[in-house]
Amino acid sequence: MILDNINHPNDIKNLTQPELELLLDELRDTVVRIVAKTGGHLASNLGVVELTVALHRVFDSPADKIVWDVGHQSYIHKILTGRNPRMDTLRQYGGLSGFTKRDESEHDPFGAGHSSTSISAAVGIASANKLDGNDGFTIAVVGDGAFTGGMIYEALNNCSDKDRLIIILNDNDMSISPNVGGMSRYFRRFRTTARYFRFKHCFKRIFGAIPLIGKGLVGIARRTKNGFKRLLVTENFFEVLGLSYYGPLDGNNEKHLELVLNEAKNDKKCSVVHICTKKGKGYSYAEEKPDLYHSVSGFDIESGEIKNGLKKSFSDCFGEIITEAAQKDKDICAVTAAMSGGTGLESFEGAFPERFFDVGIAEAHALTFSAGLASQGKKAVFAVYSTFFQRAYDQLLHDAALQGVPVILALDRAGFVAEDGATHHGVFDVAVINSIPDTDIYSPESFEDMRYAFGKAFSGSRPVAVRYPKGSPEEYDRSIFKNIGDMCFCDFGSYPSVAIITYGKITKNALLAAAELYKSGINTRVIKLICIKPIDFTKITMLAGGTSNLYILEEGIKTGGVGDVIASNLSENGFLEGKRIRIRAINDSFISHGSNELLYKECGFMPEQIAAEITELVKFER
Ligand SMILES: Cc1ncc(C[n+]2csc(CCOP(=O)(O)OP(=O)(O)O)c2C)c(N)n1
Repeated sequence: MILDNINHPNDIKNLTQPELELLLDELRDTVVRIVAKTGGHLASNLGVVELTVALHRVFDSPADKIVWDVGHQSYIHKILTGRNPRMDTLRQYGGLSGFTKRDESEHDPFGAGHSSTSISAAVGIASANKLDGNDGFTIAVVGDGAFTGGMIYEALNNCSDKDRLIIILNDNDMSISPNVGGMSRYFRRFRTTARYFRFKHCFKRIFGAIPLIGKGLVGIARRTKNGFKRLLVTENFFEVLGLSYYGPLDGNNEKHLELVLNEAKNDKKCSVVHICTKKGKGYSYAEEKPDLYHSVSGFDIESGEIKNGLKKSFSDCFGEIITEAAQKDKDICAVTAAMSGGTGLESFEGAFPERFFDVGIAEAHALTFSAGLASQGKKAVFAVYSTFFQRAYDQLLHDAALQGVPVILALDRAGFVAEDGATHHGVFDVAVINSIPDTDIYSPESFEDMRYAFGKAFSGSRPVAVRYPKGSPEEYDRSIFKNIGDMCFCDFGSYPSVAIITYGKITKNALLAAAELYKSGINTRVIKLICIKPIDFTKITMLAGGTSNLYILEEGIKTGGVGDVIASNLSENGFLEGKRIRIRAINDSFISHGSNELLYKECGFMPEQIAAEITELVKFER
């Protein structure tokens, strides 16, 4: 295999044309083989095989810096930059990340996971280069989906005076699902007008007539470049901003890409190279259904069958709840930032298209847009992954809470999300929202709790976040709980000496630990919170009053979390005198990727670890 001899991008620079063709095939096969096993982003990677090869042939990484937006399409880049031998570890604990990561390789100058950051980072890198007298190039690769995110425009507005900065607009007409909005329609015009085809034809004629790619061809392209551009559109958005524009061109044609990238390299201005690629290219199932194969949990290569959990998920349940509620209440609206499928909104979208709003990958806008709806009496539900909600902190604070408008947040993927890793874990939302006055948080861990929480949210008069985990509820007998409104509890033995307070998916581990402790003679009361803000301290003091040890278990960042809030409140009120308290949460660190079980282990969240810690805690009194 050609790939066996590729350890550095320099190794592909001198390949012959037939060798290059082989390499492209091998790269596609490798990505399909790896992702089928490890899960991950498939379609986006298949679309950028030619682009990645062309980038590494034209530029000199790591001296030239390639910044991948989101980083989900960087698998080919990883393979070509010395990480091929470790590709089998992709997304596994201790293995390669599914995104670009700075400490993984010198070829990843900037890490990502969240969308639309690449141009800002690239402008910063290019500016630093200029200050240092470094003549390296900076290249941002950004999809048309990511182009719906506001930071892109803030960055574009800031790069007209930058040279040696190249922006590749990788336009496949898809975000995760088909792309939305005015900018997307604008790009579509480029691809579909007769002018584009004339350009393509013209391009073909020139390349067809000249057998060898060489200096002469580059010269021709340079001389005719302005002519190409004028053929395309009368007024080009990027040119209006003071940037050079190249394209659109076939981004799955490696030869053409090299030619135009060399052109952009010689340009004295910051340039935008607009390429059109086919998402999923080369694997028929992914080509046909790029949305389905955007991110997969593993699949059978022959049949294309994706390994999906068959159990009903929290996202499914949310979809049911909001669709049922909307049938009765015409004010209910659903808002998504390009995540309709992932958040379970597809049935709502089908049933109430006029009340469904996909605003693109624009979480900050989505929140203020929802606040606008809510200010006019609509019940706006913004369904968003916990991690992406982080983008909209000030919008929740300033545009919803401070305005007193009852926006509802459906925060999906709360807690660890396993293989997607540090950029995607939903472990900050509680601490973030805890700092915002007049805003409530519910953290259901069962469908029943979820219905209860949304019932409260729909009838409330201030912002409410309902946060719930990825996947399905843990299986265990919930009838052991005695419910007292926003919280419930159960005892393992009489006169418990320890109260474990917890919430969310990790509740099951608290119960398993309590069962283990009971066997070793330590009686425990487990208190499960459903509403975690505001916390009902009257009930907490009543339920935990008889115990001399308090243990708070939280699948979230410790600082500013529920444990922090409970500890400071109880201590200020003198409740903790003579008691011991321990908070087991994520202690001021980013947690990487891997199975949730391994991540739980790393954080001390496994039942046996909890039981051992509690045994240690109660030692004094025994
Ligand atoms: C802030 C944020 N919101 C949502 C996502 C989820 N997400 C990952 S990739 C993607 C679509 C990106 O589309 P595009 O940039 O066109 O890249 P493509 O996959 O089509 O190549 C989305 C919405 C994210 N990564 N970051």
